[in-house]
Amino acid sequence: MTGKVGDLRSRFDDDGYIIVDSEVFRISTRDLSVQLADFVRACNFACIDRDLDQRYLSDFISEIARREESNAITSPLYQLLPTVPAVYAFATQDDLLRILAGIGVAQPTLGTSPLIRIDRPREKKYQTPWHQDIWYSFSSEASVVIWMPLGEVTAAQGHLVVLPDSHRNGTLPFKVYEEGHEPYTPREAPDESRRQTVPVKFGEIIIFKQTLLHKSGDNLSDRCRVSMQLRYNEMKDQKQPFATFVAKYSDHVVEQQKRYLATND
Ligand SMILES: O=C(O)CCC(=O)C(=O)O
Repeated sequence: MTGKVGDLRSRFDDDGYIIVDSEVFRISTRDLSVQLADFVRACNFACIDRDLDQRYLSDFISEIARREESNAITSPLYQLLPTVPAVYAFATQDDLLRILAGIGVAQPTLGTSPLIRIDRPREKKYQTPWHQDIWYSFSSEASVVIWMPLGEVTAAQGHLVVLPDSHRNGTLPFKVYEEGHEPYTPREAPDESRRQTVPVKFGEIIIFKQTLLHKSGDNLSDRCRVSMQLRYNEMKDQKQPFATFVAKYSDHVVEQQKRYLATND
């Protein structure tokens, strides 16, 4: 982390985001990236080649994606990775919670389950258009998103794109987004000439307000762009307790239950 906590807070309030070096945390994003790759390797999944010895998750996944067909391995990995305990150890470490407290998130809860995005080369379908995360939490405006690369993310892989000052006007009106996977987009199209790409180095995290408009960069490279998103709601001084997501059973479980009932009736 660079600068004092007070500086951090004023930069966060001014810009709507801050970039923090995780190398000073007990668990850095580099540590997490190694732990996740090691975890998957140690599972010995029959579908993953044994010769893949890449240290960092993004390199490991890029190689898996290069060898697979029809996303057969990266799709289930996308579902598996957020359930690995190391993710929760990262998300709940004191070094991180202290920073959250310093920027006004005093009583954080998880706003969604952690997500580990795997943006495959030149894949547009899952790109996120302009949005504010508060549309998906309807929570306190003090709520935040933490985005972090789990390997190098180069300009060709697509840096995160933000609209400066957009966090100053609260929750913006939104409408249904017809063109892609994500459900909503701003009613008024943001002025693209004001967009700013935010390079976040491997080892750093960006924390941004849920009112900051942002969107995905294009992955024009031949490698996967692997990143993790953590969302924290500020629960202090809310009128009543609430959550912004519920867990549901995965396709794997529903499929197995159907199979069980079909053969054990
Ligand atoms: O990583 C990306 O491309 C976009 C992530 C994003 O928009 C979000 O997590 O809210």
